[in-house]
Amino acid sequence: MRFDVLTIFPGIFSGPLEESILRRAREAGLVEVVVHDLRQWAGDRHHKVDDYPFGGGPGMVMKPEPLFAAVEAVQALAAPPATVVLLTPQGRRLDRALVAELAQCPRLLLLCGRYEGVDERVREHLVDREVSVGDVVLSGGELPALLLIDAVARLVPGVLGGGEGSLAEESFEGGLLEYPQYTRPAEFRGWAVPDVLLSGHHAEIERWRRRQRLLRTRQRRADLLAGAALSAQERAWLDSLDVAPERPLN
Ligand code: 9D3
Repeated sequence: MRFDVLTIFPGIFSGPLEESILRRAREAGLVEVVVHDLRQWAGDRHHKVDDYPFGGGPGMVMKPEPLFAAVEAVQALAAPPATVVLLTPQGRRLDRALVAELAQCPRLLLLCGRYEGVDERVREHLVDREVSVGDVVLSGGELPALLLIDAVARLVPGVLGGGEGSLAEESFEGGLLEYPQYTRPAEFRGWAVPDVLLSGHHAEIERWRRRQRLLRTRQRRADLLAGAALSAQERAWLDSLDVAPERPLN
């Protein structure tokens, strides 16, 4: 899968792309990420990519000409044509379903907004999809683009190795939060690991973990239970519990 990124801050991408899973995916040729400096396509001597908003108001707006020139040039660098994604606070909120859709595209061209936004003609005539990463105000689309690349790359076959991809996604696909995990030592500062995990009774351990997932999901993310794969028995068990559903998270 190929990602092209258009940004006025290409340096933001170098660290994250050169570590860990993304680095290995790129070295293995499973994922290609090409970051382009949008200013290359700014026509004037000062490489200006923004301008004042017509009608007045605060802040600056990204000019259409560099974005159109850049997208047209980058589209011509490879085939097939990329799906053009604008990272913007006004976009569809990224979630697992959207990541899965985007992972079906052989190429994505990510436009990172800066300033107050982009000229509306970019959205209307250049962009295929608009994506947000949630209701927080960030300084631009660069960190959202990295987040999207990381999440989508994990779904590219081979990136997680050994069927791990499908497995890891499956376990979240169950729609439940994970069970609590422990490692050595069995006692740390007086806090003991639950006995069942040291018992060697695998069936009991599996039962304990399943219950922990159910309890934890109800306590922290009751909204997920609606879409979770639960047996009638499990639903009845959860309903029978006298546990405060959903407490505020720290
Ligand atoms: C809230 C009014 N605005 C700024 C004072 C609008 C605004 C414009 C541009 C807010 C943030 C930004 C820069 N952010 C992004 O480009 C962005 C973003 C985000 O801020 N939050 C979540 N997802 C995304 S994707 C791109």
